[in-house]
Amino acid sequence: MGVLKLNSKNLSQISTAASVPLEIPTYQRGDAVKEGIVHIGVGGFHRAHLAVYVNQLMQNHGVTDYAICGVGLQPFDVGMRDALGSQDHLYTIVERSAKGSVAKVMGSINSYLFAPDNREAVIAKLGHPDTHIVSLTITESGYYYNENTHELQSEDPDIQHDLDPANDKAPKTTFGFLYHGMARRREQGLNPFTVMSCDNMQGNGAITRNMLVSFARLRNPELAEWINTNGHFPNAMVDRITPQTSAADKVSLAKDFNIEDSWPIVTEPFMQWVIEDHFCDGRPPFEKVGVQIVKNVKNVEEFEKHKLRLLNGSHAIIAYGGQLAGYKYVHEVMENPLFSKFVWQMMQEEVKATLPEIAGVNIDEYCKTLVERFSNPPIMDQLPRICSNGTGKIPQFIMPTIAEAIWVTGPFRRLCFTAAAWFHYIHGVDDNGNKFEVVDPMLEELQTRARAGGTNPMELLKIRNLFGDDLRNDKRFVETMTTALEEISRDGVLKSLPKYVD
Ligand code: CS2
Repeated sequence: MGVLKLNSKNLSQISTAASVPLEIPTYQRGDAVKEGIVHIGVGGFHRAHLAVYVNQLMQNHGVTDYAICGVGLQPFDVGMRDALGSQDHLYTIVERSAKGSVAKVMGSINSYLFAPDNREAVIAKLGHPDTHIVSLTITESGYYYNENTHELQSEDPDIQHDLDPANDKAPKTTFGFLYHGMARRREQGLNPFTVMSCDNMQGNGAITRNMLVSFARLRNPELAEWINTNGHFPNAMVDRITPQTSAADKVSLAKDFNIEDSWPIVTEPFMQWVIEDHFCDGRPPFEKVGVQIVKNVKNVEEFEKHKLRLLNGSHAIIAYGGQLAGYKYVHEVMENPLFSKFVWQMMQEEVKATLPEIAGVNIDEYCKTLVERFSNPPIMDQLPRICSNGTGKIPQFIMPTIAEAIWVTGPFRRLCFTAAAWFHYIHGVDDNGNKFEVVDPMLEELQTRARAGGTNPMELLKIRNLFGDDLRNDKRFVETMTTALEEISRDGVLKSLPKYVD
């Protein structure tokens, strides 16, 4: 049997031809189901996370009202439109670990709208009575959130564009679309949809509410009040390490499972989602598929803190330190005992003390699981993926931990070393003099400041949007950062690490 192109017609043949068990959707799709979820920002993470939970609900629990309509707002989403469009929106997910690979075909994405093709179709979909939840994975920069003032970056040209009534038919940003979608619902006497952020940000639901209501206030204060009073924006902690799909992943899918898929996903077996039970227009029974639904917002905040500070914080040193040391993949970095010890000691001796206790969660076990997950070689998690967009990461995953450590709990020098590794990474040259690409929405400003500052971190720390004022005024912090930057610039990361490892 040759390789079969993934599509509805070939599905059963794909399943019977597989030499190892392969799960395929056996539920109805297309017009037979309702699309209760509209998801903006269909990338690898969404397809490895929310879409997997929804697939399980449809496959094993008879859910038919919450299929997903994917939406792409950005020009680069054209690739996803074409890939999914060519295969009836089916795709394969391969879970890899040392134990082997398990492949499953997902059918929960039922259709896809590419906004540049037809913006009205997206607004109409948001306003449709069958839409109950609008979920988001739009990355930190998609929120136009000022970390320092906690306000909407209303002066941003894209936000300005969407605020101009002349552009009502052609919004660009998520908030432009959500605003018009909400307006349609109100006109029809419907409830607002729940806006469910699945982005990796502390307080993602609260930020989403704040940004959307702020946007709406600048257009129509009355609608803003309606959204604020009636809308629900659950906070959530989301977790699954999902590398970018590589050409080799497609080749091995064809070889191992006889499937030709334009854009499969390779990920780890682990997945977790803790979400606040706060939905204004109904929700599927997520708890049936292992989602932790919690009543108390404080609990979600605690879970988020654990995850962002331990997982994403550790990822930061692995990625920036590892890239500077010349590595390509996360597991390779973890194979170097200097790095794996550093990661462990940073978690245990610096981060842990800043974390709240959560009933039923053993932080040491959580840290051990993280080390195993980081060391999972078959997923081939690329450092550049994690390095990208550091302005959305370091200020969230490292700086608040430093602030708490320095003023409340104790040691913080490894955290500073991590931040310093990012500052040095901005130059785009590794410790052996090889150049690499730096991807960041603030690239120009960062590089100008990094060059002007040299081993003095102050130039970068002066970016108030990212770093605020408090840390910059703390002498111990600035001294520790300066030492780390000097060491990395002079000796490179690998030679500096022994000073930070006991
Ligand atoms: C990574 C995350 O890009 C990053 O910063 O740390 O994408 C990470 O893989 C996920 O948060 C895991 O849930």
